[in-house]
Amino acid sequence: MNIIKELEWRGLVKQITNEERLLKAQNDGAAVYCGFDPTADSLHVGHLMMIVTLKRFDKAEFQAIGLIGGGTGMIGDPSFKADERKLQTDEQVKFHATAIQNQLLRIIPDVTFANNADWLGKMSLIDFLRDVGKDFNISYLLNKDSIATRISTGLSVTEFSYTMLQAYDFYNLYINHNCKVQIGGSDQWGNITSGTDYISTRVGSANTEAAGFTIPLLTKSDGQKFGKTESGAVWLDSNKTSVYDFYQFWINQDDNDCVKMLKYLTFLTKEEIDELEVKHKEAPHFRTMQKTLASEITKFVHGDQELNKAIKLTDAFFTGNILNLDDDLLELAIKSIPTIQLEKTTSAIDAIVNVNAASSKREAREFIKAKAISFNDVAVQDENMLLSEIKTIKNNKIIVKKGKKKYYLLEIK
Ligand code: 485
Repeated sequence: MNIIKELEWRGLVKQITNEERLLKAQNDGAAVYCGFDPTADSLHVGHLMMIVTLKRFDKAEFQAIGLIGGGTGMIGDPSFKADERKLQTDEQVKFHATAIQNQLLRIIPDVTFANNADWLGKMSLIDFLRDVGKDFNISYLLNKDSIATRISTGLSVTEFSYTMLQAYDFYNLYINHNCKVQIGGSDQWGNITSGTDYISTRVGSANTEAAGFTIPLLTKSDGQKFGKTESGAVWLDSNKTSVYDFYQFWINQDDNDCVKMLKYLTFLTKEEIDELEVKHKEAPHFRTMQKTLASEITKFVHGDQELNKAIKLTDAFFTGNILNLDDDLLELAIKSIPTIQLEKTTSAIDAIVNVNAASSKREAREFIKAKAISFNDVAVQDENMLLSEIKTIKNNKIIVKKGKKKYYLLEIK
């Protein structure tokens, strides 16, 4: 399989420095790397594009290397960032680096890891200025978009030098690990070409086999930024974004974005995606594309078992059968519903308004009359009943259900 053709039909080619070298690297079974800076204790769905792409290279007979930026994370990449960033402490960087490496290891166990703290941390300033800085012309650096866009707003020498560290990484992996290709998101083009140019200077332009490749940014048809929800970033760590919420994030994608996301983020073939598109057009309300997208990605990130739980939970919310769930799933369900704390002396009608199941007492009364509201699956009949009179579940909790599938959660103080 020709890696460029595979990436092309998926719409994943933004820029390539040199197609011939990329294909030669594939033929030779050379290594490819993608770097991740430890800026948080988890990666998020924005990183997923590159994780999946790295896996694609791995499947296409490259040796995949995940580089953890234990050294570069001490500096901070200025590429297309509006402002200079606050330095992280040594402890923060180490903690984040371990967390991210463990996460990647779980999702793509076949990759080899490297940490640039191992070489950047040992390099002396004099060596850096002699061996790296000497090969970078100031005007060359100032011409990079990723740097130029920051000149007027301010850029320290620290962040200005970042691209040379990333260039040295590529050179180091090229020399010591037969790594011929660096890949990244389109914002990394400047840093990646710093690397290919530096390698070319060091080994001679006639000899270099280094190539760089970037993928496009994932944009949504409604113009909103991909990967952000009202509650913030969608994380790959299930303690930060529950597997249910993660699954729902994909289920809720717009029809217009699904084909693109299936191509970018799953390993389904062109035929399989074409077929899904046809099926979807026949019966859009089944949301076949969203369900496939959500299943494929949740399986890739969290595994089969967690995916099954997310599907069961989704079904339970849809059919209104939460209280019949097994204990661990019920726990998960409870975690997924926004909670409000109330005193046990609160009346049923006040609780209904407080939890936002009704906009006024008058509306709450109508709902009660229509038997449309239940507390732990028992229809509320008396508006003056106190919360203390209701049989709670799971440590003083009451699941409030309105109609067939609208849920709220009360916790009695
Ligand atoms: O040798 C390297 C050292 C560090 C890096 C890459 C190579 C990290 C890189 N400078 C960076 O900042 N990457 C971002 C990150 O770590 O969050 C994102 C990119 C995105 C995609 C993703 O990493 O913004 O385009 O490449 C994997």
